[in-house]
Amino acid sequence: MIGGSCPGVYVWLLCCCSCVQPSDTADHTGLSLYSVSVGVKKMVNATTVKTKPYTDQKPGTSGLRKRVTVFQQNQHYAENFIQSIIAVIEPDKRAAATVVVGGDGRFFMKDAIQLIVQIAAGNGIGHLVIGQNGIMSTPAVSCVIRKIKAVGGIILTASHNPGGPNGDFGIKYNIASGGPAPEGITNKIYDVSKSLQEYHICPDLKVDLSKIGKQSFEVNSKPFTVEIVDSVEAYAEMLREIFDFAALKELLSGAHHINVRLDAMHGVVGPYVKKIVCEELGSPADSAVNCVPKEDFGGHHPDPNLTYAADLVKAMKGGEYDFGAAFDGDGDRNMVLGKHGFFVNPSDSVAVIAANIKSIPYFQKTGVKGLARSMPTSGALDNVAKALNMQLYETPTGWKFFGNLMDAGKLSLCGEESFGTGSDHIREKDGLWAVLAWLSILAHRKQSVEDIMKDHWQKFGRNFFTRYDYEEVESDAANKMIKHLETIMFDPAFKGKKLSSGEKTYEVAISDNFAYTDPVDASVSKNQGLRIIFTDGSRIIFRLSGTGSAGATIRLYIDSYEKDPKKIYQDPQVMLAPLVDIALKVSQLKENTGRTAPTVIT
Ligand code: G16
Repeated sequence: MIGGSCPGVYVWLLCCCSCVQPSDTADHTGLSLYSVSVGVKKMVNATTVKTKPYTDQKPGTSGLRKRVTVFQQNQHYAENFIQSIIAVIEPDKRAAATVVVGGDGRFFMKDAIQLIVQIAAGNGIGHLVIGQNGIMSTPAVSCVIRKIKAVGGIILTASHNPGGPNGDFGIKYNIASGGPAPEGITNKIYDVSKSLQEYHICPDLKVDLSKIGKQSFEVNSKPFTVEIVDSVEAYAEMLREIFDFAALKELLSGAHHINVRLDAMHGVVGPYVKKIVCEELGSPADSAVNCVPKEDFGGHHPDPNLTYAADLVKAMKGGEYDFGAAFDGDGDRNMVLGKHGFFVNPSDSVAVIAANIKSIPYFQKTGVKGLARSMPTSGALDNVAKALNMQLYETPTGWKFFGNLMDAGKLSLCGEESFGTGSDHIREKDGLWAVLAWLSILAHRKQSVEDIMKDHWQKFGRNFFTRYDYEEVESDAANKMIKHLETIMFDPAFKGKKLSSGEKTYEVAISDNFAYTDPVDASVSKNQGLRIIFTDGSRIIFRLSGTGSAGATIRLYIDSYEKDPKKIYQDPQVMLAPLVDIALKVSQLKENTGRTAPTVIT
């Protein structure tokens, strides 16, 4: 029976075009799905379960990230956090609310989704939209939230952290704009979690995540629907509006096509790359590798950097490919490489996109409202902003800080040193978008990645940048090092001090802990990273990562500008060695933590 309903039995057609209308339009999502689903409306009851609060559910840079075992083995741990998230949705808005749910396919994701379904239903949420088999990249969740005007979304990911039974898991809440919840909301979630005494759940409610279409329930006499949607289509539709697909198709499969290699690292982006880059833009099927999402990412770190994407680096060094890219677990990060493995630093990547922004049709339509980077990201973007007379914002680390600027119409393009690049098309960084942005520039300029980068440095000068990560340092040792640094840096005598390594001497101009006042809502975020800024503009920055799951990760960032054309092609590690040496001496990192070398160098 199509186009109608009978008591207890519902049939739906889901479609966004005008030729076929859904039979039940009240909560129609508008997504591009062409499926019919038949379901019997099931009656289920909600119940209240007593629990005890946890004190460690403070969301970090991007959601709550812990070892899988923490979520699995502590009684009600996941349930408590999910209940705390749903608590921030106003009770009187819940029945009409739609919440989007998706994740990166990692171990424990499907269990967590069933819990979200049960707890959402138990709390009176009216409607959930979930990616098929639970799969939905972080940018795609952001896209879908915006497209269907959901109240928010819950993303199951620990991003670039490893997965599997002994790996990491994460739960993140995004708001109606499609962006990560700002601190005001994550603090509320944390407050609720600290005093939670009970949660509401429908323990008998189970959904089939594999079947596209609607599943309908009645919870304590109120309707509750779960809509399983194609994970890729809505996102692909958005990209078609942003980029010139005909030009990209010519670049990837025309008479003079380039060869690309895209490594999905067994994360969520595999199906997106296959559908969009291979099937639609015509890149050969074998140009995309590791495209099947795996619960443990094949045993690897799904982290697109030179250390963890070593296979891609090796493949690129062979010279067979003109362009290479890797993505992280949830598809929001990207790393771009040129022929022979030429590395594009993420801080440079966003600067190049900014300088070539008119290669992307979306920006021709919207104009460029402003540019932004996180504080530790190099100043490469600042140089472009200055030359092109564009407004530049410097925010703390965390994509959520860009959202307010975008919503206020102040920001079009932004990027972070942590392999994140994106624009105001959504409110998350977007790995595949960044790759198509680069391919658009290649199509437009008809030059290699390396030539484009070198031209850029010639024109704007070069910000040499490196980041040292010391992962899983004992928390007490990391805090001791930070305390030590603060004592030195906040001593008034530190300003004006000359610090030397070999023949290089730098004079301290500013030493502080970065604080940010949001230009839109005037909210203040303090303690966002210790900065030593020298009189020549070079910077040493220390901060503790907010995305690790065990111990502490110390990040050391170095940024130094060079405009002498004779020096701009040098090896960043050679150029920055004196500043690294000074940073290690000032912080006494080795003495405080026992670490003699970083885990990862970017
Ligand atoms: C998250 C945030 C990014 C941030 C990154 C690293 O990314 O969205 O804005 O730069 O963490 O943060 P930290 O230096 O605190 O580890 P993702 O990809 O992990 O969600």
